[in-house]
Amino acid sequence: MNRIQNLRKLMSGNMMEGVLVYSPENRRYLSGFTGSAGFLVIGKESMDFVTDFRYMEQAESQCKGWKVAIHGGNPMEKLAEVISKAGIKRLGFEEDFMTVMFRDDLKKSLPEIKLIPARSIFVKLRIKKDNSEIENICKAAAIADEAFKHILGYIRPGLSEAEVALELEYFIKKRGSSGIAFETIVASGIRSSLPHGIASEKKIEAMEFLTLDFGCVYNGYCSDMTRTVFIGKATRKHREIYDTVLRANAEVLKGLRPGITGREADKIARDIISNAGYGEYFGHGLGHGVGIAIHEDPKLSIVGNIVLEAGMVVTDEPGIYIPGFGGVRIEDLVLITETGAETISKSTKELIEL
Ligand SMILES: [Mn+2]
Repeated sequence: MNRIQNLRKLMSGNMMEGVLVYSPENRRYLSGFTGSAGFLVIGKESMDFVTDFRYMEQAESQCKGWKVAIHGGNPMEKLAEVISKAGIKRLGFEEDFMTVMFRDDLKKSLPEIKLIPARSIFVKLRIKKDNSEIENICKAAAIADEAFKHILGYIRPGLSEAEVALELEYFIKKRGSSGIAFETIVASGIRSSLPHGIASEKKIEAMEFLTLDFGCVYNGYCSDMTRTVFIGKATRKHREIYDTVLRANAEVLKGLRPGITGREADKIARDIISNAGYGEYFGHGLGHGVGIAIHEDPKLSIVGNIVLEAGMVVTDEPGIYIPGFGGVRIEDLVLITETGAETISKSTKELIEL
């Protein structure tokens, strides 16, 4: 109920009489509903949940305090009814989620309504995690740590990246992860220079980097971690690249604290990698927030304007990617604390040679 109170405060500060929510992340955050379809209409005093027949029973049991209404296949009709009944004229909406088609329909059904972008409100609500959210994220990350240990004993030349990904996913689900937080990245050899190299049929070979980037989900909360290992004995060049990325990752961990912006955090890593001569090979941002969504605010990148605060959970994931050679990324999940930062990912970052 606290979350609804916080939302209502932000609503009134933004001249809204209500909000319409149906992105899975915001819907779950505000109502606890884990299903795949449902609309929240939150007014100054009302809390309506509109869904369809499939979710009638589930909504009744998960959404305590909500007035559940079932639409018979035409959600717009029911929504218009609920919004009018709540007396909402100035309605906040998720401009990063609602389609143009849906907005047009809404305008047609409720011509007098004034739609107000509300994305920034939901960012504010979700950006700092409470203790139960942090516990869930830590639990997801702990499963990932176990999985990393497990997969080290499984990886060998001759296996395909897809086989490694499958074993990893099987293991994390067996340990209680409800799913994968995103498509598992297993990128070996020259494919390791693809920052988002989804596991392919390529076979793992000796004398190459292997990057594993994967996430677990626990009670709806994601984890995110990347480790890069070497198959065989690393050459000086491989080690130099690895050590540069590791140094960037470690310096960011020392620098992360409340009061700095995402851009400043990004710069710590970028300066180290640039000074080592690899600046052009670090083309993505340093990190991102993690919660119900795998990518959320705050962004740790050149566009990271948000000032970090205790309770935010972010990633620290510098990388160097050299086309035709390979790449390294090392990613930790990190909790911003009152005095600095604490890593949630516990897996070793020493270069592992398999
Ligand atoms: Mn990430």
